[in-house]
Amino acid sequence: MNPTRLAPLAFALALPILAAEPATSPFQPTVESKAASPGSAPEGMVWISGGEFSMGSNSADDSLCHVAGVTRDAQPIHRVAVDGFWMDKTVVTNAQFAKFVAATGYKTIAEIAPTKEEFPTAPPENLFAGSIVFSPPAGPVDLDDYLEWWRYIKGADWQHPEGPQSNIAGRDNYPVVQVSYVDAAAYAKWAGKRLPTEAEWEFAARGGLSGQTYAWGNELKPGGKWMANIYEGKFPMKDSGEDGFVGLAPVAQFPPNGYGLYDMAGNTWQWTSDWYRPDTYASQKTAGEITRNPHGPEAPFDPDEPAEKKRVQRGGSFLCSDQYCSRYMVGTRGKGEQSTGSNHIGFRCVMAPPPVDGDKTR
Ligand SMILES: [Ca+2]
Repeated sequence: MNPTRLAPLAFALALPILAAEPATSPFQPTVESKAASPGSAPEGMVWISGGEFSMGSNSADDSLCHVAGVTRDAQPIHRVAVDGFWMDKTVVTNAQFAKFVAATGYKTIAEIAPTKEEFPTAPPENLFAGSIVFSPPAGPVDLDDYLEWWRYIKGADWQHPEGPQSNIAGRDNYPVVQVSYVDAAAYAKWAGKRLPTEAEWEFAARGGLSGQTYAWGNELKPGGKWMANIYEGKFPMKDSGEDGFVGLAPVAQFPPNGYGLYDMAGNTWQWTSDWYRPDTYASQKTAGEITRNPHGPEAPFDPDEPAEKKRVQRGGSFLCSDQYCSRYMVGTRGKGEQSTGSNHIGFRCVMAPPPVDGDKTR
């Protein structure tokens, strides 16, 4: 096991108790831009017109590390405006990533053994190529210790997402996983796209709604129907698969949101281009009435792991449940060290139209 690569998996622990809910909702209606798509959408993408929206979460029933009511890093709710962009309807699939690798010979970080220079304190026997795989324990474990269900597996990579004995045969339409932020950004650049900012991601995920708990509304299962691939049963030992899937699902198995985007909750976490800081929203709130096209802080800082360079992840995954990490709630945030992948992290891309003259904000 490589502890250096396992360390970024930590979620925030021992967060303070939330302040009381404000009497009135801090959410204001989403005001969509009337800007039409500047052209036909690229294949597999949908036009997101952009506009103004209220960003963040104050969900009282959110949980993180089985601590109820923790959305501190997604507060305060603040007003943000984003310009229009195209977004992939689904996360990037194995078939799409395979085309990138075939065209470029790209090697993901998980396929390259880390060096002593990169990790001077790691034992030499731990410096092997691999990645992090969800490994459910046989019995109940302490939910404060994520090492109980994550293992650094030699030979785990995007073509062997659960380890060297696994493969992606027959999984062309599954999300590519075991990709770090660095790998995702490399794919995006090759595809002539980029990763979304966190604000673009959330505007798109809300699908025109405002202040709703989920990308589709306020009910987890409207009409008794599952809307995302998350985790049921007893985390982390037994995934009962009530939503139809134990573990990862192919893309687009649930209804799209209001903008025609699939899987903006659950299945895989999605990388965004923003550095992570827990106080990003507080900074934006004080910077002005409306924050336009935010790109996140200038540098990452997670007080729980200050040495790690973390990017914001959004959407939650097939491992998220109300017992441990309900980050499939649309306004909530995740984080991950940028060179680290796992078998529940993927990504989707966006493409912005060419900037108009004088616009240097994009
Ligand atoms: Ca599931």
